[in-house]
Amino acid sequence: MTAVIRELREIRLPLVSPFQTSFGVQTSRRILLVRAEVDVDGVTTEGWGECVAGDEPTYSAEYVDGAALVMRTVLIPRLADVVDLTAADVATVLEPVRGHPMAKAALEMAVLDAELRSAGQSFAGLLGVTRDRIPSGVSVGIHESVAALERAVAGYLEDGYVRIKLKIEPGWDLEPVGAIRRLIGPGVPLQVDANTAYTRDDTEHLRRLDEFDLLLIEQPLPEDDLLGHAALARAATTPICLDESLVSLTSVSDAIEIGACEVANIKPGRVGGYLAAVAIHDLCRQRGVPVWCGGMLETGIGRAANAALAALDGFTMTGDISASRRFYARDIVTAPIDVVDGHVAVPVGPGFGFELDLAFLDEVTTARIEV
Ligand code: SMG
Ligand code: MG
Repeated sequence: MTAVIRELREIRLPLVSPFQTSFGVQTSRRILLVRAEVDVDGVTTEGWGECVAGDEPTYSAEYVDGAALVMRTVLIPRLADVVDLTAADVATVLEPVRGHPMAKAALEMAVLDAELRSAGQSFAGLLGVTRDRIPSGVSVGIHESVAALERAVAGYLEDGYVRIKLKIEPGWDLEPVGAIRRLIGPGVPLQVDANTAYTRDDTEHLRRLDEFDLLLIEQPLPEDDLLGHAALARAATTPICLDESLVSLTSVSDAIEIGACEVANIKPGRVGGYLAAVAIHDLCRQRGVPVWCGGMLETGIGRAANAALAALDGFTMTGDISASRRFYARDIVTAPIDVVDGHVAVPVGPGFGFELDLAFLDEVTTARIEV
């Protein structure tokens, strides 16, 4: 069996409403997709991967144009040199290239999807998960007013989401979080995400979030400030969760060891792929650190993959895997991810378990490179 990367495709999808975080506001997404093919005894099967890099390097250093360039000029040529390439080889082959985890993850994902489809196996089957659905949480952006935020959260609760995450930043924290806790009552799980917007000087201020009975505070400090997170974890009663800081197995292990990571947000794109994400899950489970699956505004491709990953036993907390329509009026897959009774079904079809809506995919394609 051998796998090859055949195509890079860029699509553009408008968001149903603006999504504002501490690093900016998004109204649409450019999304880079990868198509791979595997050949087994003369039978060709294709698979797709989704790159979670954003339009601009604001969440992390990666961004769509950079990811496309590094794939085309550096990563894909290295993969093309390998005889009998399999998904399990991709990370090792690309390891000498520094950084670019989201680009690497998308390539591995496309190969893995093709490989699994060719074998008639699902990703959930490969992982050996037993859950057939996972609880669904929603991430709610910064709004222009507390009243607007309250309306948005009320709508999401009506949609059935079982956990709310609020984006916060200096000037948008205690007041909106307090208002939402009052709105939803003590029983609904609530957490916040600062996307690195605070500094160590904000420790006393962040401790005031303790009164709102939050599940966790996600990535309050800069991604390289592990000691700051450890100090904050000692000062606050609300558990500290890391997102941006966790870029590899070693970084996760170290963060746990120094007390900087009481909960881990696992995002396959941020750590270089789904296989690395599984290894990080295993490590966290061993160390007794609860994990949940983050989201990067994925289409039905990444959303399906995340739903299977999040069915692993160590994912004991609700993740940011919402319905496709939370972000997109129309998804590029034929069966958009849906939330039923507050849960998302674990896909059981071959590969990552999605089927592309090829006509719509072509409609939203803005660039295409055959490799
Ligand atoms: O996909 O539901 C989603 C988005 C969840 O808030 C979310 N993601 O830092 O966790 C995070 C953000 C990053 C997204 S902006 C690129
Ligand atoms: Mg986050």
